[in-house]
Amino acid sequence: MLFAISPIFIMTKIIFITGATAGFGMAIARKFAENGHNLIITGRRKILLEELAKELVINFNVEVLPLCFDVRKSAEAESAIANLPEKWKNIDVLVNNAGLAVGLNPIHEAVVDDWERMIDTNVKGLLYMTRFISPLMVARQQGHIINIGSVAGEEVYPMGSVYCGSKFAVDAITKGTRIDLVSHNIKVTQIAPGAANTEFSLVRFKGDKTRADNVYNGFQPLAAADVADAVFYVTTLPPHVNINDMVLMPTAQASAINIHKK
Ligand code: NDP
Ligand code: 8X3
Repeated sequence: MLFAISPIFIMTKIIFITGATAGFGMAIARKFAENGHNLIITGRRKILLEELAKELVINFNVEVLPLCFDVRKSAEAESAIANLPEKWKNIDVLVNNAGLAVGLNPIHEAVVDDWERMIDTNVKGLLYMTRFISPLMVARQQGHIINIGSVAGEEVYPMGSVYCGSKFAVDAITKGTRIDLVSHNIKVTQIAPGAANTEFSLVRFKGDKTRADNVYNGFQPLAAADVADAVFYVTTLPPHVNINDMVLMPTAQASAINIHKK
């Protein structure tokens, strides 16, 4: 009897991840690199981007293109995409991950600049990236856009009106994008996580580490790698199958504000 080792063909994809300098984005980059895919990674902190790119190239022998820009600046985003080297334009997966919460205040006491940062990043930044990358997918009649929403886009919680509003917008934009791109064979997915221990709360509480750590005390939150696994999973399904929406929670979290702490 003749045994032949059948070669495993892994189709190498180009994955574009916004906000890869920390948290989910960094874990998503590692997950795809580990699985042999080439990456375009973005964020504002150049040194962190370059360190990550180096790590992934060395550890996984993949190609990585770091692009340092602010997703809130449409001209910077547009020029980053327009100037992509030709071979990097065949983007298979766009992960719209860059985002943040700033502040946790009742509406009548909130800081207006916090609102601007959240809406400009979470809503307009995601829109800019989608607007500049989706035509490349339409031209190839293939692609997958994955938007990182949140449990905050499913339920509103006290003092989170604007962050929640921005994530409800992500939910609506995800649905609208899917409708507009369905005839172009482009998958559109929202992944909506619950509480996850990243730099998220440190950013929300403007560097107050004690307050940030307190969010995750007494229960096991999601790790960034859990979210990365979910993002990777939705890209592994057959061409005719799409996950529209995935809400991913820590087992100890039943709703946006209901967390069982010991
Ligand atoms: P982190 O703070 O750990 O990471 C956020 C990333 O977004 C960083 O890489 C940051 O990079 C990038 N980013 C922020 N603002 C900009 C900007 N203006 N331009 C470019 N990049 C930017 O947070 P998470 O990983 O937790 O958050 C990732 C996404 O997940 C966000 O959309 C968040 O709303 C969402 N989310 C988070 C949850 C959580 O509990 N952690 C739960 C549900 C959803 P840099 O600073 O270098 O620009
Ligand atoms: C982040 C999760 O519950 O802090 O989107 O808003 S939450």
